Amino acid sequence: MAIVDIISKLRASERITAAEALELWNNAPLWQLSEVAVAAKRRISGDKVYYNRNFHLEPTNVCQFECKFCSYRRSEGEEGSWDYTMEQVLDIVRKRKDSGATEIHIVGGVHPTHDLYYYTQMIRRIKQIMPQVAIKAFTAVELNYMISKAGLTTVEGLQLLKDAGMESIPGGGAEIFAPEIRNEICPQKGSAEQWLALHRAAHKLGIDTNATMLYGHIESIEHRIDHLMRLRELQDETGGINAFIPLKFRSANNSLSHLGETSVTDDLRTLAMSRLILDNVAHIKAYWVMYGKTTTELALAFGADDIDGTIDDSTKIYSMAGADDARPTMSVDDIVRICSNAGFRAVERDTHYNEI
Ligand code: V47
Ligand code: SF4
Repeated sequence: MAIVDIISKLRASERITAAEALELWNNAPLWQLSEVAVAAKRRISGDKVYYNRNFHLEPTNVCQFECKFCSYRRSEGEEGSWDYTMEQVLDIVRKRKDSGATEIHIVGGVHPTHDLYYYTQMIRRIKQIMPQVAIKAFTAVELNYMISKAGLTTVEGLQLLKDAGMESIPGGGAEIFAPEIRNEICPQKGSAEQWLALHRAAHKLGIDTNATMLYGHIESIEHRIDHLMRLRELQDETGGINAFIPLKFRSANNSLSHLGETSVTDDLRTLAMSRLILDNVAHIKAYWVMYGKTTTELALAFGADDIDGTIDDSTKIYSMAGADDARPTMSVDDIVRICSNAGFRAVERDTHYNEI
């Protein structure tokens, strides 16, 4: 189909096929993707761009997997590794108790000995310190590992975590679903089907989740489209995905450093195409820690309607992989300014996208 006809379909809010997506991705001018993606965003969230007050908790970077793109993981005892005690974790929370944060995002390495019961206890003790805070915790990969190690079914494991206070699951671990890429960049992580099954089970238990895609390494545009199509299918089935976050591969200090990084125009096309393909996912997040603040402003002209949160210098995943901001922190004033510079209105949300 000609580009002009695909654009007409999008203007009429019709769903596009994988072949149509490929045609647009490869050949549509950037300005046109911007226009249709922002129109699609405006149909969902008008002139709003969402943010929240959050911080990250990364209890350990000790990980027994060795994903090739990862700059963050260390082996036990290796220089640069950390593995906080429960008290150290709780101290981090105590220090931010009065910060106004409404969400704590907890992720870390796939640790060989910390188990499901350790993490349910961690969530319970955090909630004693900050009872109102929403816990968004653990990638599907960490969850699959801790739940199967405990000898439980996915539903049983998720139910225990939910009972402890886990309200939501972040989008990590999805990487690229196609097996030929997944087996190359993160062979230990489990299959796409396992990632999708964990999210499907969470949705059925009323735990909402995010979804991500790690792009800009050895995958092709066809792989990115396949990834987005699989997410669209899951969302048709369950409706449980809150937000999609395209994650740009950052190349410092990992085994794929030789690949370099994608261009800003590739980032913007990827955002716009995500908005257009995922017609059933309400929110597309431009994760400012990964893009840097300048590109985040631009991202809002390509269909993103969320820029994550204040973060408050609490994540190391991206700074260790070469992101511009070594100590990622953004004030609410910065967020409001970025949104209004791009012609939108910043709106504070909670984890479930209720406006505050
Ligand atoms: O799965 C690791 C990615 C993810 C690199 O749900 C890298 O709101 C780029 O999922 N370059 C974990 N990416 C982080 C994550 C996330 C981030 C922000 C918001 C949310 C959310 C989720 O980080 C991993 C992997 O895809 N990652 N190393 C790297 N060198
Ligand atoms: Fe471990 Fe996650 Fe890094 Fe993979 S991306 S090596 S699972 S910390």
